[in-house]
Amino acid sequence: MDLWVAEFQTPALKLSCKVKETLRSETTEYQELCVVATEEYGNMLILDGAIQTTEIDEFVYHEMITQVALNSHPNPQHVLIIGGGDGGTLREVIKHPSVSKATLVEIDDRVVAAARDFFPSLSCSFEQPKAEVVIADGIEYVKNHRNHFDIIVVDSTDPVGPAIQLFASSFYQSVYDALKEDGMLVVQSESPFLNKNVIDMAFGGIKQVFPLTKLYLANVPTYPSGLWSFTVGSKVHDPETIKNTPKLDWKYYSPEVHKAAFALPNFVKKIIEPGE
Ligand code: AG3
Repeated sequence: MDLWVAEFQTPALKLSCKVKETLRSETTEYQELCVVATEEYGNMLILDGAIQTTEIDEFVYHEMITQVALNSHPNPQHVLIIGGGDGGTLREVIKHPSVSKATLVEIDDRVVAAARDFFPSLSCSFEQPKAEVVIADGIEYVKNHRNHFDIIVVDSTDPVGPAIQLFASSFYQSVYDALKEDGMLVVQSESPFLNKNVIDMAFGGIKQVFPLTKLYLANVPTYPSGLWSFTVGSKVHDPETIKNTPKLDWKYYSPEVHKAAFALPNFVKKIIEPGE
C-alpha cells in the first residue's frame, strides 16, 4: 500500500510526499511531532502539520539563515539561536571560525530528541565544544539578557499558536536589547507568494525597532511555494556588505549567492515598500 504525507500549505494547496516509513508520531507538551522517511527528501520533520526540515534540502535554509549575518558582521563571537531544535542552524553557526559560543534555546525537548534519533547530520552540532543547548522559552531567555549577543537567529515555526509571539514588535525590542551595540537579528519570514501578511508582520515589526532592515530570498523546495524569505534587523552593519568570508564547504551559500539573495523581484519589493 502507498503511504503519503501531505502539508496543506494553504486550505487549497498541498505538497504530498511518498512515505517509506513513519519513524515517530507523538503529541508533545507543545505540538504534534512527526518524523517520516520519505522517498524524495529523506527523513522529514513535521510539526503541527508543517514541514520543518528534510535531510535533502535542509542545507539551503540552514546556510542561508546563518551565513548572511555571520559574514556581514565583522567579528561574530557569541550567537543565540531561538528555536531550531533540530540543530541545523546550530551546526552552521558553530562552523564559523570567529564564533566562540553558540547558544540554542528550544522550548520543546522532544524536537531535540527527534533530531538526535533521526537527523544525525543536524544533531551532530549538539555535542560540539562551542555549542550550548538550553531547553527554555526563548522569549523569557532573551528578556533576561542585555547587551550580550553579536547575532540572534530566530529559527521559528510558522506564526501560529505560541510562536506568534516571536513575530511581535515587543519581542523584537527584547532582541534589540539583548544584542550588543553592533548586533544583528535574522528571522525566517516565510513565503512572499503565500504569506505576505507574515512578511508584513516580521519586516514591519523589525523596522520599527532596528535602524537597518533588509529582506533576502532563497529557494527551499519543501516550504510553501518554494521561495522563502529571511529578514535581517541590524544596529550598524549592512547585511548586504560582506566583511569576512571563511573558506567553508557550503552547498548553497557563497559570496555571490549572498549578494544575489538581496536582489528582490518587483512583487517582493512591493510587499516591503508598499508606498513606493
Ligand atoms: N523553521 C521554519 C519552517 C517553516 C516552514 N513552514 C511550513 N512548512 N509551513 C524550520 C526549522 C528548521 N531548523
